[in-house]
Amino acid sequence: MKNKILQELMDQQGQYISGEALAEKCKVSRTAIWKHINNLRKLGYIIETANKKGYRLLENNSLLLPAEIQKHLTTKEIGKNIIHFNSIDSTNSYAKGIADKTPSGTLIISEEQLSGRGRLGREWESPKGDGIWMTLILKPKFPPSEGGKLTQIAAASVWQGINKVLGLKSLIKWPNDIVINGKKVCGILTEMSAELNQLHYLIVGIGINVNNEAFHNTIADKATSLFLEKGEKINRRALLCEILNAFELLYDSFVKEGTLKESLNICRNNSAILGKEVIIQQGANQAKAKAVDITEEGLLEVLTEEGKKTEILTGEVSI
Ligand code: BT5
Repeated sequence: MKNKILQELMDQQGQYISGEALAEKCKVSRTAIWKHINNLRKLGYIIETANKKGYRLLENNSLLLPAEIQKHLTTKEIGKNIIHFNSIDSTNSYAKGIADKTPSGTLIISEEQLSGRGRLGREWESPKGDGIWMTLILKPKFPPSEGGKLTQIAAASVWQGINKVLGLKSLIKWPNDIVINGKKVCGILTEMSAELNQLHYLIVGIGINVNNEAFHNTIADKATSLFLEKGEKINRRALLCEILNAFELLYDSFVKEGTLKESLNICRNNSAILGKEVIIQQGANQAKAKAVDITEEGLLEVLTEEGKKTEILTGEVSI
């Protein structure tokens, strides 16, 4: 019911609708309307009331509310179902808990994360209202071996969003970072649930520092935000919608054609590491190599110091 009322309010495009008209359209009492309006307000929607005129919904640019995002999406699957939190431990952890009973394309988004996670249980700093902290639940009919490729699709769509909305050229640092001026502005964490030959679901977590003005001491020298790089505050909603729209196009072509081609083009042409000497850390092992290419499988091809070409599945790459 609350969604029906929200839809009716949105259809008025900022004009008032009387309580009576709303009650009639939604086939509930005026008292019920009043209760649902109060619940919507608690979720962050700004709804004005005026004597004799009724209710009207104002735009809320400060929160990433589902209805505001969906107005600007051109997608068929991605973001058709959005769950928004003011605060949560981790959008990836929450997504895992509901993935089995949620449609593919569901987006979890939170204004802050209290225990945001990076790879290998590392912390991800996610302060309130400053960033885009989100997770997509996807259920493609792939074997589990394909799962890691989603990180490249996510990286390519974030790159496109930043490029289109801000006109900033970021670089993609394989496997899961977006950097600007050598500092990390976005990290991606892809997780999955699968049996040997059957993928149940994929969880693609994306964290983007958008309007952060500063970072914790421990990461201050290696993290940056779009605000710090661009020198002006960024509309998070516009950026988010652009990324989701781009994601669906890249994801769709991957699902339908089975190739990563378009995403790889973006990842290769805007790579922070290809053609460079890098240090690769895998567990306790560290090795120098030259980053040569990203393969069709989304792996990093390197030339070792011994002159051998080899492919890397994952790891920590530094320049
Ligand atoms: C990542 O891990 O880069 C993946 C980050 C994924 C975060 C998203 S937010 C939404 C979703 N829900 C979650 O709980 N997570 C996902 P990794 O490559 O392991 O990098 C982690 C390292 O980045 C940390 O050890 C810090 O050094 C650094 N770091 C932490 N917070 C950062 C931030 N906000 N910006 C830049 N660097 C950060």
